[in-house]
Amino acid sequence: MKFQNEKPEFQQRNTIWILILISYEFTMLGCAEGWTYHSASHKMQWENARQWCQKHYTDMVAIQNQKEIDHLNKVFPRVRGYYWIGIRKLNGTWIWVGTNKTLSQEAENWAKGEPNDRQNEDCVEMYIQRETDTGKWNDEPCTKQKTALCYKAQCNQSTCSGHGECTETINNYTCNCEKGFNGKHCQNAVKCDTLSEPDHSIITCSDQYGSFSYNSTCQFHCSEGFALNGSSMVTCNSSGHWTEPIPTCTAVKCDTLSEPDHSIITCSDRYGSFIYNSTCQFQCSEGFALNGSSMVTCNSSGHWTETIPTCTAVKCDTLSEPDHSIITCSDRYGSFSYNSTCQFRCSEGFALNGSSMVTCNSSGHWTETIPTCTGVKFEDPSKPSQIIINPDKFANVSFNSTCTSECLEVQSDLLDYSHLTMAVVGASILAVSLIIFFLLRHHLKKKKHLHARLPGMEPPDVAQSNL
Ligand SMILES: [Ca+2]
Repeated sequence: MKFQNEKPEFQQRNTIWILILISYEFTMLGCAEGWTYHSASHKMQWENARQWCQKHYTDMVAIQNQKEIDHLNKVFPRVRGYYWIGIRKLNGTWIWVGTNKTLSQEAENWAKGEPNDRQNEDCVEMYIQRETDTGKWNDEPCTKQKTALCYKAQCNQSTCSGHGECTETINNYTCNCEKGFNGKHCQNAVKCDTLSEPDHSIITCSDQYGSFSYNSTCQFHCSEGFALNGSSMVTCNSSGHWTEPIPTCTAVKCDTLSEPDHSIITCSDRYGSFIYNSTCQFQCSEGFALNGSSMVTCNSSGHWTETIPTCTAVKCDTLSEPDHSIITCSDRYGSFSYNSTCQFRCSEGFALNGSSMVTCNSSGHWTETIPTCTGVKFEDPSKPSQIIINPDKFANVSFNSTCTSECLEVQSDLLDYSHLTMAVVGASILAVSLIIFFLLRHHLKKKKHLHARLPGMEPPDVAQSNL
């Protein structure tokens, strides 16, 4: 039973030992990143040790400075026979095998009394964890069996993502990133602000290292009817800023419209006053007519689609002065136009037929029929005292007309009036004669009676007395 109990214990110890060995070789000194150091778990001649290092890591350790020596001396355990390092004598000169450079005097780190070169000691071991001269070097024959001490460089072409310079340090490395990149491995391109498409614009970007990142180039195009304000192309620079201010697209502008006289403009603006797609309608005031299109639209080139119309006063028929008349007009908006008022006056001897005043209305018509002037009286040249008024009959006879036979014929009709006049005159003369006769007779009678009463006076004449 005891034996059986001991077996698992033995197996456990063995397993732990194997684990230790594995960890010793690969992970004890290995760091996740950087210039790391590794040793083999078995001993080899120098040449084999180097090959082993080159196979599993980068190369045999090349001591660069005291800090590195201290690090190795601190980290690795003491092993029998110590460790091979990457220095070898070739043609009498100590050479760093990794770089093929000669070991400088300043870099020498020999233990006391070394290199003594007792038996073709052309290879170098490093004392690690030794009581004396720890960390120092000793020349040894290359055929001796020692532990390989290797290093692994972390820097390679992809370490800094191809955008930085890799610098090895103990257990670490540093990427010095190129402009426009950041991150431990220079894996991130510098970012610029994300661009969102401004209204009425289209952005087309060309990205070298990701959206809106270093060296991204974006071009802006405006929609139809919109114009670009600013640079049409921006690039993300290495500082994470766009090289130009982000442009904007604004609607193309047409000329500002002012209301023409006697008109009203009504505009429908989608993007603002008098800009692309604005539509304006023109309406004239009463009495005015539109000349041109009643509607104009601002096109994508910034021009109105039609010529801006005008409103002009409605016209009435032109008036010419009728015969024997004088027209006096008062025009507000132009000759014989809306609201023009004309007054008619007839020449001497003529009378107006119709309204003396007409006005041009908003429909372009005169408010009244245009009047006429006609002759209304004339005198018979042979009978100046006779005045004839009969417009109907003498429609064609006017002032200053010359009388013709027709006139005379007409006069014959007027004889009735002259005969009547003559009769009245005759009657008047007869009446006056009678009055005188009676007055004379009365006077004679009175004289006769006076003589009869006074003797000596002759009696009046018998003939006279018969009167
Ligand atoms: Ca020696």
